[in-house]
Amino acid sequence: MLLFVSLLSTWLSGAERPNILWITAEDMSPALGCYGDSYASTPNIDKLSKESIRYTHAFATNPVCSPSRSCLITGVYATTLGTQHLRADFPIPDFIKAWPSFLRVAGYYTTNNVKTDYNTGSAKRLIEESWNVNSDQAHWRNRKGQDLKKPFFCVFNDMTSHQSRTMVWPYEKFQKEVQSQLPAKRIHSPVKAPVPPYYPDTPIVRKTIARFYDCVSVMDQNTGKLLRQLEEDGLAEDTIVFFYSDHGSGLPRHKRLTLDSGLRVPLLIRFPEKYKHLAPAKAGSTTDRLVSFVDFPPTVLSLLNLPIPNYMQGRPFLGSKKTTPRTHIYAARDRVDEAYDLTRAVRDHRYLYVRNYLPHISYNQPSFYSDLGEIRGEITNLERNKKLKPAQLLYAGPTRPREALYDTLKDPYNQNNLILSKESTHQKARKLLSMKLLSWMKETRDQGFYPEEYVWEKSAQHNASPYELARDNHITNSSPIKAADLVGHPDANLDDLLGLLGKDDPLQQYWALLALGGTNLCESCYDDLRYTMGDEHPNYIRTEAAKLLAENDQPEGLALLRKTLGHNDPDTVLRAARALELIGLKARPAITDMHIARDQWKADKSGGSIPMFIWFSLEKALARLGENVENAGL
Ligand SMILES: [Ca+2]
Repeated sequence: MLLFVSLLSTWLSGAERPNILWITAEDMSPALGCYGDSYASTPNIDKLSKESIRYTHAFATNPVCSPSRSCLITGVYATTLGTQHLRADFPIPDFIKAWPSFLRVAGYYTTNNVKTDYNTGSAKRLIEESWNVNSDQAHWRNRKGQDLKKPFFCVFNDMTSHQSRTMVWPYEKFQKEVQSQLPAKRIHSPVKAPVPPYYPDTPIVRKTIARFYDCVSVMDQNTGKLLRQLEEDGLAEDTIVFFYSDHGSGLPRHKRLTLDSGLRVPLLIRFPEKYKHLAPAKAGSTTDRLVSFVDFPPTVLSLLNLPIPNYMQGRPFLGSKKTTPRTHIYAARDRVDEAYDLTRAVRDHRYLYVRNYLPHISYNQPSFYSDLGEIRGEITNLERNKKLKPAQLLYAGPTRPREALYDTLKDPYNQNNLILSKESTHQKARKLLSMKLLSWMKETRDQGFYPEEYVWEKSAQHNASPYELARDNHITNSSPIKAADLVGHPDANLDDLLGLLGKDDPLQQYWALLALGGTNLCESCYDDLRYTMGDEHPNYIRTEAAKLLAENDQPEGLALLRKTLGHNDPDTVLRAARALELIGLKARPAITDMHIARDQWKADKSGGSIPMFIWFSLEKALARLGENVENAGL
């Protein structure tokens, strides 16, 4: 009898496995009625929230799409995989699988509709192993034959609240393709738009905020439609539903920043009656448990009682292998398109600690794609005309803090930097969080501190992915992190930085050059830079040295940048193009070279991710020099 019961329970658990439905919204902070946003009009998601557990402390690992999705599909931090830049083509090792493949092997029917954006040269493998169907037709309704008997895992990614719709497309296109789906009475009034203190209160800003919320309302309608389909098909009782977004809103100071506005996301999980024993609390309740995207893959495996591979870095927050809650979440921002950057963050329930490794570069650095949105031009122009208030300058000012500490309870907008506060609780938080962050970067073998060109070179030399290079110590970790600490360091003096240029270590030279970028150079520095620009050094070193010389009106610098534009390696050209863009009017003698390179890379059909960013950068640079460039996005 006992044996029978045991067999029966095995059979039942095999036969009655829940379906999993993932609804992923794009680019959206918790701008939803159920998260207390009274300007939002989101009745479908608000209803879902009443039937779900609502997570108040869910965070993306990266504040932009592709690194974030790279982590979501593997359960490994993008900074560990070497996929932290948007976008990049580094491979990941074969033993790291896209985790939906484990569900597929366990008998699930899996679909993705339709964005992947896994951000790796191994994307094709990840897609093939993950999905029975990956297309805009992918749907549980399109199962046939034997697949109808299988439980499903279906992902629907809704583009409606993506930055393209909320701020980049021409307004008329947004009206035609998005706003027209709302009845007139649901269209948001700019007059009533809530303007957070970090934005100037202008008609363009209000219009963009209203537009963003219109997109969210249409996304809500789409979500409602999917949930109704589940009901109509009699599947709601068999399906656990996740609703979340892939990072913060696609508006200035949200997406791309490792502040709460870029990292905090909504997360609702609905457990039907049949599976309520798997829920951490009653339907309609909230939890403040800290959860990160890196936890999502092991959590679904744990819910379905499937093994969790050792290489996954997250902590399951549901199911048979649920762990104690994490105490901190971690996040990273690196190059996005043509905008180089390196920012890391750690957050507990209360404090957010942010480390900007390039503090002399504005949060609002030029970006071709984002600058297509008129709200960006508005903020940039007001900053240039000195019309912004202090609260708006954290984002739009020319520099940003090297370190920042925010008390998110008292300061939900992360505006009051407590890093110099004498209060002991603040000092303790700073010490603990900065230590936590450093340990995390070391333990997870953060790849962000190596120039991409360096990683490609090592990858070819050892025939290994960045993940393997770091694991096998072909690249080490603490040395570039230490070197990067020099940028903006109050004790880093010019002589020490120049001394590092003479070291036979490209990583020390690289970070010393970036550190010199934030200082006032003197004539006596130029010889050291000329030495570093010599052709015995790697191109990324030579380009960074040339940029500093060009900025300081030394003609050899500009000459080398012009020459480098003609290189055939896209990463090398992108670095030179961005250098020319950032030196602004001083790039004028390079106009002809810039046109040639822009035309060449715009016509490139090699399929890599970098060529587009080269012409993005060169078009912006040329337009700033007064050249007539079509689609310059200014
Ligand atoms: Ca996104």
